[in-house]
Amino acid sequence: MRNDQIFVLMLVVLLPMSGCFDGAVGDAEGTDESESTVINNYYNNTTVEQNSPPVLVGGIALTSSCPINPECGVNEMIWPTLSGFSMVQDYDGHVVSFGIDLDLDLTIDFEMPGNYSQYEMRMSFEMNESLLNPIQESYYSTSPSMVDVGRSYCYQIVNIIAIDDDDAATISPQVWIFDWDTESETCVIEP
Ligand SMILES: [Ca+2]
Ligand SMILES: [Ca+2]
Repeated sequence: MRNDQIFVLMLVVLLPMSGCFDGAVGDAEGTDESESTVINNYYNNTTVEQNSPPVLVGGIALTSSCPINPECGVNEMIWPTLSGFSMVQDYDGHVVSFGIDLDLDLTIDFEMPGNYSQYEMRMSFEMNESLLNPIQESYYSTSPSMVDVGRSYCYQIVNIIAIDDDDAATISPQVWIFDWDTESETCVIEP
C-alpha cells in the first residue's frame, strides 16, 4: 500500500470520528448551559421563600381603663378595654397589622395602636363585650387534698396576630381566665 493510499484511508476513518467528537463536545456544553439555568431558578425561588414572619413579645389582656389619663374617676373607667405591653418586629420588612383575634377565625378583630418596634403599653378602647365567650372548666387533680379540685373556672382562647408586608402572619394563642359564678352558674365577664 502506498503512502498516499494509507493517508486517504486514515482520512476516511478519522473524519467521521471527528464528527462524533464535535457532536459529543457540543452536547456536553449544551447540558452545562441548561443546568446552570436550573440553578439560577432555584436561587430565585429560594429568595422569595425566605421571608421571615414577624417576631412578637408580650400579650394583650382585658382591663378597665380610663381614656383620659391620669385624672379619671372610677365612674369614668371603661370596661372592657384591651391593654398590655408588647413589641412586634419584622427583621426583613415591616409590620403592617397587629392585634387580637377573638373568634379564632385567624382574622384580626381589634387592631392595637402604637409603634410596633418599641416595647410599650398598648391600649384599645374598641373592644366589644359580645365577643367574650368563655367556656366553663373544672380544676381536677389526682390528689384529693387540693383546695381547687372540683371548683370551676372559665377560659377563652384568643390569638394575638402580627402580619408583615409580605403577608406572613405570626399567630400567638393565649388563654384568658375568667371566674365562674356558682349561684348564677355563668362565667363572670365583668371587671
Ligand atoms: Ca418579613
Ligand atoms: Ca377574628
